[in-house]
Amino acid sequence: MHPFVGVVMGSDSDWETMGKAVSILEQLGIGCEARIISAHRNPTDAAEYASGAAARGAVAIIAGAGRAAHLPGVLASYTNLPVVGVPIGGGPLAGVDALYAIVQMPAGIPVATMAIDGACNAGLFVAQMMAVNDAALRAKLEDYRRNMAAGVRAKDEKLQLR
Ligand code: RP5
Repeated sequence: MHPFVGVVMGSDSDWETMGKAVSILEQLGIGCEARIISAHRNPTDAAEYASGAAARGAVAIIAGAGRAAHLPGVLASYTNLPVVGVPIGGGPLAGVDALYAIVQMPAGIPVATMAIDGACNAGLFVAQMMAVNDAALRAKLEDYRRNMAAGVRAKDEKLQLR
C-alpha cells in the first residue's frame, strides 16, 4: 500500500486552483489522487471517501471548495487524517464566504485552513508534515526553497540592469 495524499474538490470548476496542489505534490514525488466529490451534491460519496481514505493509505486530505464550502469540514468529520482546507476564490463574495466556512470549525474537528486559492501552500504544508519522518523529502523541500530564493535574486539582478 503506497501512501498518498487525497486532493478533493467540490466541483470541476475548482480544478484550476486545486491542480496547483497536485502539481507541487507531484514535483516533490509524493503520490496523490485528485477527486471531485461534493459535500452537498453527493454527500454519501463524501462520507464514504473520508471514512475509507486512511485504510487505503491516505496520509492527509487536501480539500478545496468554494461558496458555502463545507467540504473540508465534512470530510474531517469522517476521518482522523489531517485535513487541509483550501477556500476557492470567486463567486459574488470573492471567496471570503468559503474562507469563513472553512476556517471557523468548532472545537473538536480541526481543518488547517490555507489562504483563499492557497492550493500550492496546501501541498507544501502536507509535504512538510510528511518530511518530519522522511529525510529525502526534507532535502527536496530544502531544494525547493533554495531555488525560490535564487529566483528572487535573479529578478533583483534583472531589476538593477534596468
Ligand atoms: C462548491 O460550489 C464547489 O467547490 C465550487 O467551488 C462551487 C461552485 O460549483 P459549480 O457550480 O461550479 O459546480 O461546491
